[in-house]
Amino acid sequence: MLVGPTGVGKTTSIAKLAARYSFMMEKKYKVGLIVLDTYRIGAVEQLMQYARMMKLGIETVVDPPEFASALNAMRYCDYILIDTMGSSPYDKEKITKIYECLQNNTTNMSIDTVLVMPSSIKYEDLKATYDNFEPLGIDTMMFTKLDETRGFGNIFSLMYETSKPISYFSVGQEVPEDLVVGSSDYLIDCMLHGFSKEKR
Ligand SMILES: Nc1nc2c(ncn2[C@@H]2O[C@H](COP(=O)(O)OP(=O)(O)O)[C@@H](O)[C@H]2O)c(=O)[nH]1
Ligand SMILES: [Mg+2]
Repeated sequence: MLVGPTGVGKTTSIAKLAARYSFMMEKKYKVGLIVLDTYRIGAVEQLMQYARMMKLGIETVVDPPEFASALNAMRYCDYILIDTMGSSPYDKEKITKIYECLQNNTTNMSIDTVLVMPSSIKYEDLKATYDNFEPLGIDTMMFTKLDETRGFGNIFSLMYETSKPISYFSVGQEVPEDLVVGSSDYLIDCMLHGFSKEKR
């Protein structure tokens, strides 16, 4: 499940991950998509297009109690990718809705929560975002928009402060290619030699 502020690249990243697992790896996994649209803002449209293109099943959850049935409907999948509507890190109510969905997970599936944040914001804002989403139980962090900054100390500092691993980096807008699996080598390379989509 990808959570995080609005406009950071969650939906784009879900599409990249869906492509990665369903046809870019040696083994082709069955991938399903779920969108939490608990504010009925039509968040589903953007992902629906990707789902159509990649021929993937998609479920929308409007009320938190529907979450378990959406998960059960995707039981045949190897990977279920869950998109959430963005919320300002200070909008406690929207974060609570996501929390309620997690609470309504009566299945035996455990959800991996990935906090998605842009690398182009300063450390203080990253930390405030982290603190506000932390009640959801953050398993890993994902940083997006590495192509939009030239400094990576903020990412390093947050990782050091929180001891949470980084699962992925998003390095551009192109779906599916602009996704890099998180590694300390890649981050250190960016810090020492500057950003590059490929590791030198
Ligand atoms: N430059 C750049 N733009 C990105 C990246 N990831 C996403 N975007 C763009 O950011 C905008 C918002 O992305 P979206 O996935 O809708 O964000 P969401 O609100 O978190 O779901 C879109 O225009 C994306 O193309 C990235 O790594 N680099
Ligand atoms: Mg979105």
